[in-house]
Amino acid sequence: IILVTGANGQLGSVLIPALRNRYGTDNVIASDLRGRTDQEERFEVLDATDEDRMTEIVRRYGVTQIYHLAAILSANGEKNPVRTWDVNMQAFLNVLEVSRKERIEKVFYPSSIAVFGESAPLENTPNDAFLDPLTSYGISKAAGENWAKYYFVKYGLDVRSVRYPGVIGYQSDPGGGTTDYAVEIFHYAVREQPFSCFLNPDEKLPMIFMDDAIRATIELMEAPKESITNRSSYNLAGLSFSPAELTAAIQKHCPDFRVSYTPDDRQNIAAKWPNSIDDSAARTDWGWEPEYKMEELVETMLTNLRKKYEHEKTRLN
Ligand code: VAH
Repeated sequence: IILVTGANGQLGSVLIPALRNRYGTDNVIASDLRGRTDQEERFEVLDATDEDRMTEIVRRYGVTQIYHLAAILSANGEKNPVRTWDVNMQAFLNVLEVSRKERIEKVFYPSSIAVFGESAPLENTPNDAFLDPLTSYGISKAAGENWAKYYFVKYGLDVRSVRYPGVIGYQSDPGGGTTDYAVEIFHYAVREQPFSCFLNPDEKLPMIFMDDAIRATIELMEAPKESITNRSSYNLAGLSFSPAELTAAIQKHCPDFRVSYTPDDRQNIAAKWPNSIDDSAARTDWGWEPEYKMEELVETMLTNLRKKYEHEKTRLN
C-alpha cells in the first residue's frame, strides 16, 4: 500500500493515476491539505506537518511505501523563507520518523536542482558538486537529502531520491516554482495570446517532460536495492533550454506567437541554478534514459493542450 503526500500538486496529480494503473487503485492512498471533488478513490486530508495524523493513516491502511511530494516550491518559498523551511523540513522529518516507527519499506523523496548554488559548475553540474543553495526551498531540499542518507545509514530505511529539473506537462499546473514559465508558455501559445516571460531570454535551465519524470520516479523505486549506491539524491536530466529556444521551437508550430521578457525575482533564483546537469550516476545505477527531446515535447504539449481547451469550449457551449 502506497501513501502519496501532496497528491494534488503538479507531480502528484499525474503520479497518482500512474501508480494506480501499475499497482491497483485501492493500493494507492492520495493525501493532500485539501480534499478533492471525486471522492470515489482513496483520498485522505493530510497536513504532512501533522505526525499523529500521518501515523493514523499509515496504520489504518497498512501503508508500506510513502511518496512524499508535499512541499512549498522555490518562488513561493521566498515570500516567507522561514515558514518554507519549517513546513518543508517538518513534513519530511515526519515522513522519516513515521517510516522508521511504522517500519515502512520504501520512501520516495523528491529533491531538486534548486540544491545547487554558486559553487556548482553551471554546465553539466556533477552529482557530487558542493551544495550551497540560495533559496529557502533549496536549503530545505539539500538538508532533506542529508536526512534521507542519515535515516538509511542509521536505521536502514530505504529512502530513494532524485533531483528533478523543471517538470513540463499538459496534465497539471505547477504551483509557485521558478521553472513554471515553461508550462505557462504553452497555455498562452495554444490560446493564441502573447506571453510575458519572467526569466531572461537566455536563462537556460534543465527541464524534463512529465512522462519522463513519472517514469524515472517509478523506475528508481522499482530498482533493486543493491543498485542504489547514492543515498542522498540522484541528478535527473531530460533536456535543457532557454526561454528563447523554447519560444523558437513553439513558433515552428505557431508562427504568430509572441513572447516578451519582463524578468522578476525568479530570474535571480534561476541565475544560480545549473544550465544543464550530469545524470550519469542515475544512468549507471538504475538505467535512467530520458525519452523526450525538445521537438517531441513541444508537439506533445501543443497537441494535448489544444485538445484540453477544445474540450472545455464544447463543455461550456
Ligand atoms: C521550482 N519546479 O521551480 C521547481 C523545481 C527545478 C526546480 O524544484 O521550484
